[in-house]
Amino acid sequence: MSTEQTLILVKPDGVARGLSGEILRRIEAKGYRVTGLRMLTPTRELLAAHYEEHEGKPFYEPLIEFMSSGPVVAVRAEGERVIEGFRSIAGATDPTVAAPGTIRGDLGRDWGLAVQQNLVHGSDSTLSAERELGLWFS
Ligand code: IDP
Ligand code: MG
Repeated sequence: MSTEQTLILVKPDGVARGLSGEILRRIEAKGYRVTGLRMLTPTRELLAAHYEEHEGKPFYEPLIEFMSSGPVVAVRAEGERVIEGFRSIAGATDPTVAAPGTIRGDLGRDWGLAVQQNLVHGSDSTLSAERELGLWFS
C-alpha cells in the first residue's frame, strides 16, 4: 500500500437525513480520492467485529442497534495522511461540541439518545484502517 487509505462510514443517520452526498463532497473537496464505495445495511456480526474495542461500554448495545438500523455508505478514501485528515474534518465525537466547519459540528446535534448519532465514522490509526477496510471491503 503506497498511499494511505482509511475507512469512512456515513452512518444510518447521515443516509436517512440525505447527507451522503454532502459528506462525500467534503471528502473530495478536501482533496482525498474515493477509491471504494458501497451501500449496505450492516449485520450485527460485521458491527461486532468493527466495534470490538467498545464491547462492554454502556453505549455498546445502542451503538450496534443504531448502526444496524438502516443503510450506511462505506467509503474507502485515499491520500497522504488521510486517516488524520478525515478525523479532523469529521470533528469531535460529541456533535454538540464538535467545532463548526466540521461534518459533525455543522450537520450534527444531540438527539437525547443513549448513543450519539454523529453522522460519520473514520478509522483512527493505520492498524484500524487496515483491519476495518478488510471487514468492509474484503
Ligand atoms: P469516534 O467515532 O469519534 O472514533 P468512538 O469513541 O470510537 O468515537 O465511539 C464510537 C461511536 O460510539 C461514536 O462515534 C458515537 O456514535 C458512539 N459514542 C462514543 N462515545 C459515546 C458516549 O460517551 N455516549 C454516547 N455515544 C458514544
Ligand atoms: Mg472510533
